[in-house]
Amino acid sequence: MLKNSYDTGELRALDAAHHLHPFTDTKALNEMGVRIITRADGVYIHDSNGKSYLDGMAGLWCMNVGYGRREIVDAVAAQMLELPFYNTFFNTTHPPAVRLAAKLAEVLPGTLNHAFFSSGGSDANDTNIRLVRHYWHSMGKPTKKVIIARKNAYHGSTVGAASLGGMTYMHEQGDLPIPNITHINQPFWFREGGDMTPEDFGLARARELETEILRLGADNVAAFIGEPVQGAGGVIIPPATYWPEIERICRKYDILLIADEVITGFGRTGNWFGHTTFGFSPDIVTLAKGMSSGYLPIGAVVVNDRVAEGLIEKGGDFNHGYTYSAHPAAAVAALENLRILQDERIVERAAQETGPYLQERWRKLGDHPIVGEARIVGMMGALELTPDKKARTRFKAPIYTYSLACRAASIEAGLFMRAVNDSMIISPPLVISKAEIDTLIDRATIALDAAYKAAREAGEMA
Ligand code: PXG
Repeated sequence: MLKNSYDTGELRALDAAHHLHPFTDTKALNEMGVRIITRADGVYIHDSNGKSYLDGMAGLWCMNVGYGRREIVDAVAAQMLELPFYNTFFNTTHPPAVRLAAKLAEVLPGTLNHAFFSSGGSDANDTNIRLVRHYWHSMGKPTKKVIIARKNAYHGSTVGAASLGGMTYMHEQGDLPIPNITHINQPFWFREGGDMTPEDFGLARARELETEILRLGADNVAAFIGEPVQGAGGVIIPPATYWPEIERICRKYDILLIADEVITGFGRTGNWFGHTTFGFSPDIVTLAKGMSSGYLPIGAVVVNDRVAEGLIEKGGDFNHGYTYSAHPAAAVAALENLRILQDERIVERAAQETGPYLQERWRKLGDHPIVGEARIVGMMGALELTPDKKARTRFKAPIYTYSLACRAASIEAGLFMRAVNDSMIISPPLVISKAEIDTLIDRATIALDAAYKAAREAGEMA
């Protein structure tokens, strides 16, 4: 194939004329000209002008096994010839659905043994809203309806999932949240911890859950949902005290605990699942992204034996489902992805070999003058940009001024990093090598230097 066989100008014009992008100011994008990614291999993506970038975001937090896995493509092609689609309604199943449900039960800890399939994370979280309310209704507690979530959480973009999320700029569009969802504060020590130690702050933020349960009345609360590590919110790694305390409070008041593992699942935090890393046992997990490494869209809600027993023994019909629940081709992509993760010991190697190397090099970026905190768990990390490391202050310029400058310089240097508020975030494919980590760090350093230069020229820093 020719290295650059695409007409960038033509594709840009057609995109501007016909394509509405997600989370995008389309007018601004069209003026700037969209970037067109045409192919990818390993940890690299390539654009229509022939420029290559190290993909520091694993696509969109999903490409765990790396690009260009022929095994997945071959498995999907074979499945599509055999049975490209059939549904799982009306007393029917198919082999990929069965095998994937069983495989998820095998790789998930504890009694998380029962899967309900979706096409992604948002619709899986919508399933959660209906499933937990249906569960409590079936258990004779129909008043248990409220789901407590957190500010600055991201659980997806459908009406239900965006309501669970704590992004106010999303709530402002479309009259969200829907009723019976409330939000408590997040465990974001760097920006909100004040003078507290991270440990005390973690406990204090967890105890806001208890305050909220008491305010609502435990008889009215169905569940608490949280990402083990907030991803889209800026890789917010909670203090070690946070999750065990959340779990204790959920148990005390008989509130179901939902871990949204859409980003943290399948090796991202150094274990197969984020809740293992943070030492708690959810009743329900939400899965997507790394479940198929993004090769095809698929997600799931997996519930433990206790919840399943209530649903199965007492629930009767669950009046809910998607045409593409357990789509056979997507299920096979997930199965082959999980086989690769297991056979190549990708999660274990990332946890023991490449992860520690990335963590060491990432934390050293904390010495850079513009970085106030370099935090990382497993292979997801953030750099907090600040003009004053000690006081952890904000810049005078609006949020995003220097992070977007940093992001632009990063892309110019050949690294895809994301900017979230004033932090830079990475979540590379789990197969990234040590040499590729060196490249990532070199390019991130160039980007930080550019942001620092911009901040100094603006008189924000010495
Ligand atoms: N839960 C979590 C924790 C997520 O990160 C979803 C649910 C929704 O999944 P779907 O497959 O419906 O997108 C996500 C998705 C970002 C960004 O800006 C993050 C996501 C999606 C889009 C953008 O970091 N995460």
